[in-house]
Amino acid sequence: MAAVKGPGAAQKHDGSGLRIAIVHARWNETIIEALIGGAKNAMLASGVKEENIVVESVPGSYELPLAVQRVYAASQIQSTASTVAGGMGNLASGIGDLLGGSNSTTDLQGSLQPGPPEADKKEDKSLKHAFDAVIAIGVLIKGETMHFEYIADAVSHGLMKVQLDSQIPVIFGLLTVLNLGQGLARAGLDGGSGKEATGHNHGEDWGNAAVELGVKKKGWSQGKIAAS
Ligand code: DLZ
Repeated sequence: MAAVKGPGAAQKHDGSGLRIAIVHARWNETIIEALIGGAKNAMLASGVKEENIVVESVPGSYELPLAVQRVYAASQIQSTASTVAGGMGNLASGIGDLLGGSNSTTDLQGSLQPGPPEADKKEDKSLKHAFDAVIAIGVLIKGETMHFEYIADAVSHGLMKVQLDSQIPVIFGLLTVLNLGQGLARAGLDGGSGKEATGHNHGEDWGNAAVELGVKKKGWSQGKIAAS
C-alpha cells in the first residue's frame, strides 16, 4: 500500500558518479551528528563514494544559506582549477615528448608539477567537479522568544534562493521543532516520550533526496526527462 505520510519508498538511483556536500550548523550537536550520519549512510547505500561526500560546518543555522552558496562556489573553482591542472599536465608531457626525454625535459616537467615525488603522493581519487547537490542541515529548537521564528523563516527563504539562483539542488535539512524530544525523535534518537519517542532519522531522507536530485539534475542538463 502506498505511504499515506512521508516521502514513501526511496527511488533507486546510482550515486557513484556524484559529488555531494553537507553543510551543517553546530547548534544542538547530538541531533546534528545523528542527522549527518543518516544522510551519509543513505548516500553510501546508493553508491556515493565516501571521498565524494564533503562536510563543512558553520556555527548556527542562520549561517547556512551563505555557507551553502559559498561552498558550492568553491567547488566550481576547484573544478576549473583541476581542469587547468590537467591541461598543464598534458602540456608538460607534450613538451617532454617534443624534447625527447633529455635532462632539461625533466627539469621542465618538475617546474610545471611542483610538490613531492609521485611515489610519495597519496592517490586522491575524489571527484573534482562542482557539487551535484548540497544538503543543508540545522536544528532549530523553539525557545521563549521570537528568535526561532526569525531564523526559521530567514533560513528557509535563504536556502530556496540559493537553490534557484545557483541552479543546484539544495536539500532542506532544517528541523524546526518545538522541543528537544521532537528533535531527537526526528534524528532517530531515543529521548522523546509518547508521540515523540524514537522516530525515523530524517537525515536518511535528505541523503536519498540529494542522490535523486543529483542524478536527475545531471539528466535534465542533458535534455533527458524521466525515462527518455
Ligand atoms: C542564536 C541561536 C538560537 C537562539 N537558537 C539556535 C538554534 O536552535 N539552532 C541553531 O542552529 N542556531 C541557533 N542560534 C544561532 C544562530 O543560528 C546564529 O548562529 C547566530 O545568531 C549568529 O548569527
